[in-house]
Amino acid sequence: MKYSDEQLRAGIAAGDVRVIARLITGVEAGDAAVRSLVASLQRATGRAHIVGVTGAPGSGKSTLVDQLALRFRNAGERVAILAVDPSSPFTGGAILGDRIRMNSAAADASVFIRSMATRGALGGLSKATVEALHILDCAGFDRILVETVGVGQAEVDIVRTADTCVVVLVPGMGDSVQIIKAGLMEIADIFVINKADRDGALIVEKDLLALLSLVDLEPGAWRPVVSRTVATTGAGIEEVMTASERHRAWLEGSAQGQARRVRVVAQMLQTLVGERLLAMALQGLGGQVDKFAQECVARTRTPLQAVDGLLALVAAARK
Ligand SMILES: Nc1nc2c(ncn2[C@@H]2O[C@H](COP(=O)(O)OP(=O)(O)O)[C@@H](O)[C@H]2O)c(=O)[nH]1
Ligand SMILES: [Mg+2]
Repeated sequence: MKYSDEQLRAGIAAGDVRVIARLITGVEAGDAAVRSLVASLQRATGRAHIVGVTGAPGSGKSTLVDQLALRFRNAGERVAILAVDPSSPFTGGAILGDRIRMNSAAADASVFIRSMATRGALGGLSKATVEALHILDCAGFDRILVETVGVGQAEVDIVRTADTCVVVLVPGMGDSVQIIKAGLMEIADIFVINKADRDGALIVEKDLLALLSLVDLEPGAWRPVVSRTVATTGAGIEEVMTASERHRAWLEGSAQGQARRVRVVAQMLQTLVGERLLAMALQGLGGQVDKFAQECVARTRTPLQAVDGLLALVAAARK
């Protein structure tokens, strides 16, 4: 069925999962009409708390998110899960077991699960994700959990835009050097050492605490929390929830927290402006980028000359 704009707006306001799903599909496909509708949506009151969860494939992110979602829901919240990770499809373990299946009209609308492709059109990833988060926020969810694979810059960028960033580590995988290299020290508000039923969890924790003790924190700054969990049994999940509530309170109730929110939004705006400018600039340039790239490979042009050449074409095209 085709929805009118009015029906879509009313559906979002009512938290209708079919409308939410349809709009997310639209932004994922880059549908211009949907995108402008989404841009005009306003959240009536309050705002969702967005918790980003990142970590290597297999570290237990989906299991953890599932546990968190279930508990937040049982606390009476409306919860959405956005999984930006099709390589590990969301099976909805505990949630399924609890007989709430998302994405179907008959489902309990209090938990909504949706996965999004990690690779879209040029620059499409962060834009579509930001739009999807806005849709979920306007649909009145209290808590939005975003799972991404923390291996690429794009995924780290998504988690960076969350209010609270959870980085999942497991024994025997991420040693401290990897944590630093991946830039995770800067983004993590909560470190979860999952699979704490395995050997080595205490070593990871000790390493991590040693690393964290080297970071100079300004007065009032957030001190990252380190929790050990066994996501498959739910052990330690309460602690993660408590830490995320504390972090939310810090964001909302302190000058440093407010400054951090402004910083995060400013970064996101820069990324989005960058994506849009790039798309605008390259529009109509056709195969020019490839042509310049070939010349760089053939060494008849340096990359910086190629950039100057492309920018000259962009400027000429705008006259
Ligand atoms: N032993 C153990 N296995 C876990 C734990 N958490 C998750 N797993 C298992 O690890 C595998 C990967 O989990 P998944 O949540 O899909 O990881 P993701 O790729 O990070 O989303 C699954 O087989 C889980 O059952 C844990 O705390 N302990
Ligand atoms: Mg997963």
